[in-house]
Amino acid sequence: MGLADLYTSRTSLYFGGVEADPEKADMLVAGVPYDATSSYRRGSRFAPRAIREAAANIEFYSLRAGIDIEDYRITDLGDMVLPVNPPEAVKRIETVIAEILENNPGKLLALLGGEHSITLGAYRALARHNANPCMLVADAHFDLRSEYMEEKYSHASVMRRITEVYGGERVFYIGVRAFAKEELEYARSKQIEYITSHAARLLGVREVVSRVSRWIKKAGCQSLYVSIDMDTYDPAYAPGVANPEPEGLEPWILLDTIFRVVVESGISLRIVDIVEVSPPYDCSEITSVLAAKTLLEVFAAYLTQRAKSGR
Ligand SMILES: [Mn+2]
Repeated sequence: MGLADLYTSRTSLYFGGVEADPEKADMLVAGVPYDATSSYRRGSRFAPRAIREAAANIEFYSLRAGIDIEDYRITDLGDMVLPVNPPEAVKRIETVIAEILENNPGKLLALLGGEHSITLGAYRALARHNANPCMLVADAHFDLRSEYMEEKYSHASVMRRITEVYGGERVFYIGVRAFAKEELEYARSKQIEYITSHAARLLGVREVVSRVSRWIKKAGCQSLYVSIDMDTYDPAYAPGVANPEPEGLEPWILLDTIFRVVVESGISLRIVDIVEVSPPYDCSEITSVLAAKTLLEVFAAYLTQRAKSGR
């Protein structure tokens, strides 16, 4: 029994209803129910279950890919058991994910957050295995504050912790529109690339895809981590998030972009996380359903690229 077994508890509800043997799985799912640094609308600790429940009630056919994801195997590893203390939680997440990646080379791991701070542990785990993982972040916010409410491991500082160690050139944002001046100055000083939600609408999918693809080449990325903060979407599509922000992305802009970037670039997609869904503030499960759908389309991109490359 490894640490990953010790620090995860089996769930009574599996994403996609499938509990395949991890060795035979095409994709892995793990819940990270952590929201201790949430500053506004807490409750993302309840999101893994809400997203699984949504997934159990929507169709798995992807029009983008022309495949039925039900034909593939998803192993749901359950939820991580995490301490409250933020640096300890990040450390635990890193330890568990490092072991999952080690035991499942080449497979896509999907993380159901939780707040955005969980991404730091997951990114560190991937960086242990891969010399140059790049990170595509869909978010309304930069999360580049040096600290927030006296906490360096806050959801509002997660990308600061990542970029100050691993560099800004390996990060690309889509959908940003809400930040402090200090964050914008830091982003510029670190050569962090971004497309605001306003720019994405004007540019259209084709141009957004070509800019992201150019960045992947320029940054010399060997693998890709896609981090999706649900507040990147407009609150009309994703009302149940911790920090809603008007004028966000429409779902198809983001999903088309991810699909085309992953399939066309051929880059190895290792981790996708979906964070900041806050079920107590969701209405009619709109946000959980979109989170589940978003993950399915990322799976579709991964499977299409895998079939194309013969991996
Ligand atoms: Mn965020």
